[in-house]
Amino acid sequence: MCDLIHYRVEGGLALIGLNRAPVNALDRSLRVALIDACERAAADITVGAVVLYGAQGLFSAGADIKEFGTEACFAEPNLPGALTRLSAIHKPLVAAIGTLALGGGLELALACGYRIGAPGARLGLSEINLGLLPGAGGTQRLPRLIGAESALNLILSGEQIDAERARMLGILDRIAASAEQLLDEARAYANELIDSCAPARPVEAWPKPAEDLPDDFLARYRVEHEPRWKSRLAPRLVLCALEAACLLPMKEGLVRELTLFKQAEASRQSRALRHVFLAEREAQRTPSIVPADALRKIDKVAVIGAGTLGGGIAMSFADVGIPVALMDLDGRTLDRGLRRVRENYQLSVKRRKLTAIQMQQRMELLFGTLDYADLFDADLIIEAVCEKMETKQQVFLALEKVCKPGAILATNTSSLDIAALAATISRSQDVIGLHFFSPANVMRLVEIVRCQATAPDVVASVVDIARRIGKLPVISGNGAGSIGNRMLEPYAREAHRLVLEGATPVQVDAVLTSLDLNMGVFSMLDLAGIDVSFLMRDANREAIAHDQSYCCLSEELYALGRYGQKTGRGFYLYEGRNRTVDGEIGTLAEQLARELNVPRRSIEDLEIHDRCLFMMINEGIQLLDEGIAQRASDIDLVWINGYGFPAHLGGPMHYAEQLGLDTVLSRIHHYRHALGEYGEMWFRPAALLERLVAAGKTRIEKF
Ligand code: T1G
Repeated sequence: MCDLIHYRVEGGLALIGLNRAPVNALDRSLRVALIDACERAAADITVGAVVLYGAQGLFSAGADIKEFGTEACFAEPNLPGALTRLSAIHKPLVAAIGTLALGGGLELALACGYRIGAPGARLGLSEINLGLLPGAGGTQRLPRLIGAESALNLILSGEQIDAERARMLGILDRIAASAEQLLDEARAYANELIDSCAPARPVEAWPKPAEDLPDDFLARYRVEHEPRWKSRLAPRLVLCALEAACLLPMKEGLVRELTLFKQAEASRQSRALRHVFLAEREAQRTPSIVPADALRKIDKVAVIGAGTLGGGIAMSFADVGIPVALMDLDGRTLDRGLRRVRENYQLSVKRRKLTAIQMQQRMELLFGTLDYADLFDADLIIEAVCEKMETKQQVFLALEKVCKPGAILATNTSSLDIAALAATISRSQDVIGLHFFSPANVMRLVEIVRCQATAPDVVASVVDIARRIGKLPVISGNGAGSIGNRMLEPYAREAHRLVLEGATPVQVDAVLTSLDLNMGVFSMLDLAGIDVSFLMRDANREAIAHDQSYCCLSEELYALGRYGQKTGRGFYLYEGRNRTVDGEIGTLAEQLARELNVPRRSIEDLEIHDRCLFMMINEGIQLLDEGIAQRASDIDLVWINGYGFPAHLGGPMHYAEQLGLDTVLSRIHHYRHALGEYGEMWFRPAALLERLVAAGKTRIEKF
């Protein structure tokens, strides 16, 4: 037997261990070995039952994601076929689930008649996160086991559930006393089954789930949930598969499921989500980083600035048990900041996301102070004061006097030159950018901005701490706006210019949300604050001085004190979070267009799509060429996790690759000519884009 499978027969039991590191992904080689082992046990008259387990503790993370899009994915024996052969074995198969059974891994367990799990096991059909649906029987076997509604919710959420919930649902028959005792208890369970002459109990024999459902259940489910699915394909295919489970015999249901699965696997959306999955793993691989034992210890953190962002950052650390000092020079701001943190936690308790004890524990980790001296023993200090260079320099000068040697000094700036800030003090090797996104205790993304002077162990230590607080760290070089905000500038510039030329904020935002972006650019600017984007522009005035029309609408709103949601008026009018059209924006745009001699005309949706997205994409390719971003997939992660770009489009770089780099380039050239002087000013293709297209390249990579 090959080393992918551990096989031994002891006391009438065949013990079959999956052994394909790191996660027993069920690629073709493991599928072949698994079937061989199970059918060998089936044929062995000395074997009364079979126990399947993960040789390294982890049961299986499912189908091999790297096989998707290749022939190997459906090569015989494909996974659904393999599991049907297993479920046909006339001996009890017991699945012993150690740490994890996800996707095809859980489907493998469902193809067994019996399941026992370790107390810490996590189970789930997570295919939806990859734009897929369970394709190896999950949509047919799970509903028969736990009922259609529970199965539907589990498959559509893609969530991982714990062992206790899995037992309550009926997925697990038993939970072992401990992970260490799992295999022994699985063997005992198998022996009980032999002693009681228990049948194989394949789920196939269980009744169709439809019996307990009102006839119009699935139809009503679709109506209720479809709006939230936006243009996502996979949830709709899941519903079709569940319909088959309710209406068709198992054999036909499996055929229907495989057809739907192939449709999902071939879809652009799934390709995009698989790209995102691998991109997240790739982002974890940061070259030239120091070994784990050379990381700087971070057990105590301080946050300077008790505003909304500062409070959210502090919560991110308290949430994982790290003590945090929240400091502000103004007593009322500090009180307000601490109160806002407490209110946020109270809301989580009210929503049962947190217990009152957990809230108390977190609040006890938070310590408010008005005195820099109290930060003497902090390992990491994050400055989150207003976006003004002078203010931030004063903070760093004060920190230099009190912070211990080796403490990491981070700035949360979203637009300023961090090297210039670091040059204010004598320990620039300890200075780094740690750019959180609001609300910082919720948003997953952290841009880690390293400067030439930043010490490698500082970069490695903040990447590590970002992961410890559950964030997705993406490394960026130092430049105005790093990755995300730098690309936001041309995106917002074009949106503004289009309104000047005749479009409306509603039209522009509708084009962007029709792509499933969480929100349009004008709604986003109103949420983030017209004053915040004004300060960012202010920090780089010389770069935009040659264009009078540059975001002039926002400049006007700023001058009128209309900062968006926080002032009840910006590009839209706001009653609380309720947004309505502000007719005055059109008048303002006409007036500014007249003053700036900008001709007005009706604007097509395609032009809005192209100008906003292609200028943002062009900037992304430019900053990749400059080395600000290490890889195109990092840029995708920034926009998906920081700016609400839909993951099922794969991020702006992947989206450009799907559209075709030659198409993106030719459209940029088109507008360069069509928009006259303005086009000449801004629609300059990135050199890397031109090189890639000239070389016939279809992927965005350094070249
Ligand atoms: N296939 C191939 N490689 C995988 C993999 C998989 N399913 N899961 C993980 N890896 C690799 C990953 O790329 C990384 O590799 C290493 O394992 C460690 O992963 C027919 C269609 C399991 C919870 O959705 O959620 O079954 O970067 O860094 O944080 O119905 O990985 O080191 O080279 O993420 O501890 C459904 C996906 C597949 C599970 C571990 N399965 N994986 O997290 O480590 S579709 C999933 C995860 C399917 C069937 C269908 C996580 C994890 P490298 P890691 P981790």
